[in-house]
Amino acid sequence: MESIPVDQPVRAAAELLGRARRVVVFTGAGMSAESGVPTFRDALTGLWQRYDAQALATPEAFRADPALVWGWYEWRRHAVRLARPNPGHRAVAAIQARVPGTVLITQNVDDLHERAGSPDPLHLHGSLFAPRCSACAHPAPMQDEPADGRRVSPPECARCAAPVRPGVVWFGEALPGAALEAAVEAASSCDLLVTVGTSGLVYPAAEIPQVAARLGAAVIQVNPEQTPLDPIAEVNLRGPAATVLPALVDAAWGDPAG
Ligand code: BV8
Ligand code: ZN
Repeated sequence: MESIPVDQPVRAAAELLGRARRVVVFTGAGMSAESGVPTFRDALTGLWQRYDAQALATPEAFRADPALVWGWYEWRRHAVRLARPNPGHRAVAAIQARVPGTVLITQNVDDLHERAGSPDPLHLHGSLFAPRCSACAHPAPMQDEPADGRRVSPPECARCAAPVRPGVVWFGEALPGAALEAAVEAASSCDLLVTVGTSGLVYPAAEIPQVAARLGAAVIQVNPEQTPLDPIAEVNLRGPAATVLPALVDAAWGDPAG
């Protein structure tokens, strides 16, 4: 298999990756963009096109119109089930296989990292596959989601009959304590953090790369665009994750992971 042409920044990043001992990989919506999962920046479509994702992803929106918000999450879950991990997801799994103890931290609520072979990513913002009761938090079974985006009344909790909600973290809600603690711990003790496909604007998740840099770790950023993380990155790889990450793994260890 001929190796992927390597430009200077990828070579520099490969140097860092090749000698790293404690690695953190931190991902955002851009990681799944090439799998067809819209990022949070992408305008919403269909029934939700006149809404802003950040406004819909709130307890207030769910209280105001449960069927609209539940329908949105069921539609997103359907889209993710149709999606496939991309070569970028597989390259992340390859890094975890190559560097024991690598911690994967994601803001994404899809399961594409797991489907690419990444063991237990830390989901800071929850998952589309963990519905629970909005009152007693009792886990709820998943239903057959509608293909066409439409309003869907949330099912009732089997225990207290309150509406079931998606197992994600909404704006204004606290992150899962254990995942956040483990993420901060990993960022505080890593010697390399690779941040992929995040705009670095949503807190406290966006603190993670900052913590790593503040405590002396090298930071590699993979993003086709500039972000507030540029200044802390030792190497900025300006390209799409599904191309850049396999090139990075190939340059570091000579076997393209894609
Ligand atoms: C909380 C789950 C308090 C739901 C999500 C400090 C300062 C300012 C504001 C705040 C602050 N602290 C808290 C806040 C408020 C708020 C916040 O950060 N607001 C921002 C917008 C200003 N934070 C919160 O509300 C948090 N909770 O603070 O609670 C509290 C504390 C204790 C007790 C009670 C309460 C909760 C935040 C979590 C919200 N939930 N998701 C759902 O998915 O529906 S956030 C959601 O949006 C995602 O999970 C993700 O985190 C974020 C989107 O960001 P990205 O992933 O970075 O994606 P984005 O679309 O922005 O960018 C994509 C990037 O990829 C781009 O840069 C693009 O260039 C790049 N890209 C595109 N294609 C590719 C690519 N890169 C590589 N390859 C490609 N092919
Ligand atoms: Zn309940």
